[in-house]
Amino acid sequence: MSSRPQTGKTISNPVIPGFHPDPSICRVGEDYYLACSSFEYFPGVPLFHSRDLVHWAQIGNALDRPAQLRLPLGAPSSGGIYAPTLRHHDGRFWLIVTNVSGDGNLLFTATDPAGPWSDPIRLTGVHGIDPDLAWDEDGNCWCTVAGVSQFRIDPHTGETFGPPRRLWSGGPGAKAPEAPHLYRIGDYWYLLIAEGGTERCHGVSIARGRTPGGPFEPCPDNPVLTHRGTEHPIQNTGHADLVQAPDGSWWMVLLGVRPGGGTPGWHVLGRETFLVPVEWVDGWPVVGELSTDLPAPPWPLQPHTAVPGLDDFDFSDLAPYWVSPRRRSPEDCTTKERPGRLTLRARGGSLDDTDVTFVGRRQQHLSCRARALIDVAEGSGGLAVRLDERHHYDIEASPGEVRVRARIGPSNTVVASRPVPPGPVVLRIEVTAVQTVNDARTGPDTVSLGVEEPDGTFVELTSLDGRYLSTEVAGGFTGRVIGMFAATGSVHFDWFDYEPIGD
Ligand code: 6LW
Repeated sequence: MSSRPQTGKTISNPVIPGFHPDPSICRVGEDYYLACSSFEYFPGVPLFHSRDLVHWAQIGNALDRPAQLRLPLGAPSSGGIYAPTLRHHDGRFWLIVTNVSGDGNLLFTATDPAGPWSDPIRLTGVHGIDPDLAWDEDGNCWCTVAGVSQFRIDPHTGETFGPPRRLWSGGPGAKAPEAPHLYRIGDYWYLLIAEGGTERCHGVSIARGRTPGGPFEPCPDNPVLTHRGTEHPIQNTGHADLVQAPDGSWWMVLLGVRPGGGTPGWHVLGRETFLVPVEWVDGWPVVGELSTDLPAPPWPLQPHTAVPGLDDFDFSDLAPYWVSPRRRSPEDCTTKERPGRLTLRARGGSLDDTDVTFVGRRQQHLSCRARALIDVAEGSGGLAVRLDERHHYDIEASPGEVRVRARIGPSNTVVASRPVPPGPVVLRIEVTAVQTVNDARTGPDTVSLGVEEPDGTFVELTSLDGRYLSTEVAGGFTGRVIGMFAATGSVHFDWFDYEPIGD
């Protein structure tokens, strides 16, 4: 494609690996900000900052107070917070999301995207997921939702004016027109949408019109991006947002998945955020080739200091990448009880329940290792790889014993156990992506669970097929989260270490 300067270097895509779907991006001067969906997890809506579109650092979570993220304890996994739109307008940041488990469409504002974000403004008259925000030259604020329809709103009060109007809804026969984003670019208003559903048929299409309400003329080359029906290693590509760099070039962020193993291919990290360049030809965007090894943008790259994989819980506030299903209370999860340690107190539920004391981080690499030093003198708990309540593998320690439990759909089985000496124990989980697909039934990876000897030797209790912790098996919209839990009493974690293996 075209005249874009090439540096000969490549960057690795996804730019934000792990369960970070539905990216929405905006730029203010030299700074880019990006928000993702978070579903049942608290805190919600992770926010990232970058100066080069390639390296992203998490600067917080927009919804980090219970009043902003009201999730009933029974809220299903893959419920909760869907599809943000992040914009900068009139000197502030605006974030709009849907809480499908209760409060509907909600708008938040902040002067600093790292927070604090306001309490929610409820948009009780706006029905539909994936809300977008755009302002026209007359100062009208338009909220466009999946379907696709559009409401005029007062973003300060949440008031809706008049009935919604129906807009262009994608190609004939394509299901799930969603993820609308509306932009004023040159003489046109562009309406970008996803269609085909968030699975293998996902794609991105666009139309343009002279007003924010259309009429819209579809791009003759729709879909402008899809990997449906291909062997491409990045699948399910869609749900995109556009941004212009200071040099005038255009870029798209989108979600995609990396399936592994044989047939049908299982993706285990959830939907991840990818970057791809965009050129404009005859007033339409032409999306460049999306790959895991993308030609680097022409500007100097600005790597952030890598996020340390080791957390020794020396700070009283948990780093922003730690998340918990539905809620986290200072009584059940604290670094203040024993400074330098994370104390988790069981709430009565197990990982099979919607109310459990679990603190985890997204699995962000196809192969990785997680380790933690746990003291179980006052209870029992351990490490788990969690997709949802019905799909998780755990290694649980209690005084004198460790056991591995596999929850797969309706079955919950202790698959291995072993005595251990009294005192703190290092638990370890290793995820190894399959490199060679021996036959069509080969799974995507293996998950090995065990303990570490004082000399660092890994004593594996068992190794399990990772396909059962994939979206193709479990369903839903999330990805794996690896973390610590309390099963009974109180447990204390001295440190937790996560490291990629290989990639
Ligand atoms: C989201 C919809 C989608 O609201 O999946 O991929 C839904 N796109 O736009 C959940 O993320």
